[in-house]
Amino acid sequence: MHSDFPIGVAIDINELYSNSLYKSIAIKQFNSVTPENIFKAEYLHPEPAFFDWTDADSLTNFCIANNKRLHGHTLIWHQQLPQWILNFQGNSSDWEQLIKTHIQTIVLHFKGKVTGWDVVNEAFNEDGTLRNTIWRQKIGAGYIEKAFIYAHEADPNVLLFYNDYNLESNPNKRNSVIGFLNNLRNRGIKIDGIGIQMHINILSTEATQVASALQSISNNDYQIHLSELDISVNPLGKDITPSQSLFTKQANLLGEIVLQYKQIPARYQYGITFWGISDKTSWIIDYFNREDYPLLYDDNYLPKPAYCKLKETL
Ligand code: 9MR
Repeated sequence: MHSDFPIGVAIDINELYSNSLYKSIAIKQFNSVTPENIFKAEYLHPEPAFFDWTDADSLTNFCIANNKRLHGHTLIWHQQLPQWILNFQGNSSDWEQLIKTHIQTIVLHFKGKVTGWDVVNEAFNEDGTLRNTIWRQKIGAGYIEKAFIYAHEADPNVLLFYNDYNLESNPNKRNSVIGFLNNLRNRGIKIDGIGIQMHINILSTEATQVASALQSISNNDYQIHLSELDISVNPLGKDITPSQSLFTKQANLLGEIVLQYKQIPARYQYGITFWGISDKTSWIIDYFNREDYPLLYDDNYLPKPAYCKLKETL
């Protein structure tokens, strides 16, 4: 797919290993890769003194062999943590040491191979306050700036992102995030961009909201990654029939969003990443236990109207 900025996909490593159709679409249609799960703490850092690079290295080699940009997801999150972290006993400086070792071992391992990292993921509540995660409880609100500082020390060239959801639809949350990050920047901490996850849907998402988000974030001089895009056609979890009209709505919303993204200055366009290839393996189906069709390819890996719209809009 030709575009002026990277078009990425979240890769499920098991599909990549076992499904040749999946692999060929990943190679042919996308030029940036985000690991959907295997760079998270529970996979990479299962024991205090042991990092498991097996799957991560094979995905990295896949990216090198096929000339894909690799985006790291994610260093500090409150989910998908290994038991040893959940059970860790220590004072705040022990916890700081824990995140320092965690972040720097991982960032160093991928130095020169990963272009950008989601350093901190989902640290804010919907009302704009800081989420009371395990990290905040153990280290205090300063864990966020420390995470950025540690990542930067390990690789001064890698791009550093804050990543969260509903930043397009909730201006309160977005403004809190921007204000918080600006404050860190004013104190000399390097933050390059913001990931707007974009788990959106055809009922409540308006392209104009997305336009405001793109504008306010780029006006504050952050690169923007639409980092986990999928478009639910059944957000209310009803009994639905997948129809042409639903897929056309989905395609049109995607088209409008891509048009908006094309309008921001090129230096802010880190890229648009889809959170999977086929509807069949989208996280939405399992997580919400509902029928849905949020991605570019159907259950048989055939391109949907959204795919055609993307291609014609880019
Ligand atoms: O897609 C991921 C799914 O396979 C995992 O089970 C889930 C665990 O919470 O995480 C999903 O990815 C999430 C991403 O890492 C952060 N933003 C929300 C995504 C969807 O839940």
